[in-house]
Amino acid sequence: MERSFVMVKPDGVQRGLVGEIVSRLEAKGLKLVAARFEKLPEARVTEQYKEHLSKPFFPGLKTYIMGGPVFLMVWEGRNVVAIVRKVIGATNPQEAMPGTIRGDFGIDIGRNVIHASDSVESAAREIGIHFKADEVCTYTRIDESVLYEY
Ligand code: IDP
Ligand code: MG
Repeated sequence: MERSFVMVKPDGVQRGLVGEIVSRLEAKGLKLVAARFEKLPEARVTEQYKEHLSKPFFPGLKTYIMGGPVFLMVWEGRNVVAIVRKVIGATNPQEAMPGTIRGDFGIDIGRNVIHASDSVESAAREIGIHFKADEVCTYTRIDESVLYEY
């Protein structure tokens, strides 16, 4: 089953959106398989966002992500990576559709509440940055037999 790495960013934590975000992903039918609440060290922030190292917004992004605790999660489900990207919405909250997390809860691109992996490959990489293999749980959710058609 596919997995995605999802993180409520410091602004989402400060604004009390952790529960709302977990609720939306749970209600969609996705399965929470790992979670941790912590302040990220610089090395893991740099590793997480290494594709953006040379971008002009990188220093501000690093300060933002290290500015407070974040809620790290791994979610599992059929096609979960693409589904979560749709649920969170466009990177810029002003362009994100209403009904998406960024569309409903954010305004500035540099304060967009949530991160989610953009491909199956980056999901595997990002999960590996933040979680050990034995921190990701394997279990069956009781509704799986009705959630999926096959
Ligand atoms: P994504 O989070 O939707 O995958 P990316 O392009 O990978 O978007 O950018 C990573 C993060 O960097 C964004 O979520 C946002 O926090 C920040 N970011 C991206 N572009 C800008 C910008 O132009 N100004 C400020 N922050 C930005
Ligand atoms: Mg990205």
